[in-house]
Amino acid sequence: MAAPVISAESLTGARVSERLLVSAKSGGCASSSCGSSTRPDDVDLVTWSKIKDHPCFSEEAHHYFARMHVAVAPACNVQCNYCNRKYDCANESRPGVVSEKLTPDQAVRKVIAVANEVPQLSVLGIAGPGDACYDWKKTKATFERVVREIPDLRLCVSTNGLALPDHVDELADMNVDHVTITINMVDPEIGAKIYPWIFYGHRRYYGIEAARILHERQMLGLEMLSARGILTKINSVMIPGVNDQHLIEVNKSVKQRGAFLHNVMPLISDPAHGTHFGLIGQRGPNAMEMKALQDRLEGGAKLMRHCRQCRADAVGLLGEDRGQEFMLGQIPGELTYDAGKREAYRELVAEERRDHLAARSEAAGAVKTASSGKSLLIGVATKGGGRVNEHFGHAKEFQVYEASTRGINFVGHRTVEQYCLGGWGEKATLDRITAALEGIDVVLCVKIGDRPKEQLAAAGIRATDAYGHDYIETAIAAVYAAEFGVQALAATA
Ligand code: CLF
Ligand code: SF4
Repeated sequence: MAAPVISAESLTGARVSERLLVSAKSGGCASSSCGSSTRPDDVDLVTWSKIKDHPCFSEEAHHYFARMHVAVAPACNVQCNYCNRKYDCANESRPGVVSEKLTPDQAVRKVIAVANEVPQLSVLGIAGPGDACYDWKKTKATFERVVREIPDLRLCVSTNGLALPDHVDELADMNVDHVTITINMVDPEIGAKIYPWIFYGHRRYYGIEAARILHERQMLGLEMLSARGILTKINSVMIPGVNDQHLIEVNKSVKQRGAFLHNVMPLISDPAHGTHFGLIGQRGPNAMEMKALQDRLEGGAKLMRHCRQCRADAVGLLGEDRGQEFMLGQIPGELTYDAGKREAYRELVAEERRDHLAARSEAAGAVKTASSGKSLLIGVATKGGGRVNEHFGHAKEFQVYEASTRGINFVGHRTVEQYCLGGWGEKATLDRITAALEGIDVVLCVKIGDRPKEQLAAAGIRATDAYGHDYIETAIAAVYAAEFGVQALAATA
């Protein structure tokens, strides 16, 4: 198989790699491997045990842990105007290339192959390409077979919610403790603009009647999950002029019913996709519109801001997709699960994240103390591990943080084309990257050439490689100090 073994260096830096070797040789358990010493103050112990290694349910965990999706559930019982079933389900994925659909047995083989090669793997999700609860037999069979092979893998389901109430008890019995429901409205009149029809109880419903049934089933499913202590995330697709203002109401409703997280995602719409919204020219929101809505939602249901709208066959850390390395044709017919790499990696992460959390807290405190109402938006080139550790020219996304009176907070990401290919980059690519970074004040990376640095500066974006391999928050606190003339923190590289 072509899949490279992930090196600890690529993720976190050489210093931590040495620790991994020591840890693996000693076979010992890091003092904080249970995760208790890294628990944030605002999360109780039971919840923390569920989210500490889930890259979507914990922003902090997404620096260290990976998810994979298996595309076993192609059938769907709802028609969304942003989907035409030729592409992955837009509930949890980016419209793009059609997935390789798998049977449950093929899915088990793929999960073992990924677990043997990707030590960060912690979660198996089923997110389509149709609906995981409507195509229930395949979802259930896949989960049952996978947990027999890899019992510690967390199970995660994404659904439009229509069939969800029928399966909540089975989800609880299978220890599925993370469920995502896509809820785009709580008002059927708005719902009718998003869903032309649903298929429910052996018949098809249209318009407002369809949206009303869908709404009632979504609310019922959410309440049932909350009553059983299953963590729920609500995904909402932001559709300007259709439901953008209404999502404030959605946020309130789902919070009342116990939702753990609310994830507002931008509509992805393109005439080439052939969807209804694509064909009528319905636009999606731009990055600043997204941020403005998310800022208005602060104080309601807790927001997820690090979603990457990944495909129904995505594999890897959230900012990367290694799915193409694990196509069925590349996976051996017979495979045995080897727990070694995942176990060693977990030991490494337990120690690293304890250091990182201490650094985060110190950096956030320094910014809060120093802040005089000024804020900075900072784009960070990183390949994981919570550090500034990617070259500007190699970055395919920049993680965006805001430093302000509220401390240092992850507020989103900007996807870009890779600038440097084979040692040099195209001017047109640099123009598009510069446009994608609109509104960002400072870019942090491990290395940047003069040409991109000058072009960014001309657009009002200051780029620096002075904080390479530092923790992201420590670097941001130092930049904040330099910008506003306050005392900097010590580096953590
Ligand atoms: Fe997959 Fe979704 Fe589970 Fe995560 S994705 S089923 S909760 S394991 Fe995550 Fe991807 Fe965003 Fe989904 S980044 S689209 S929120
Ligand atoms: Fe498409 Fe998913 Fe909507 Fe079904 S629920 S129509 S697969 S976006």
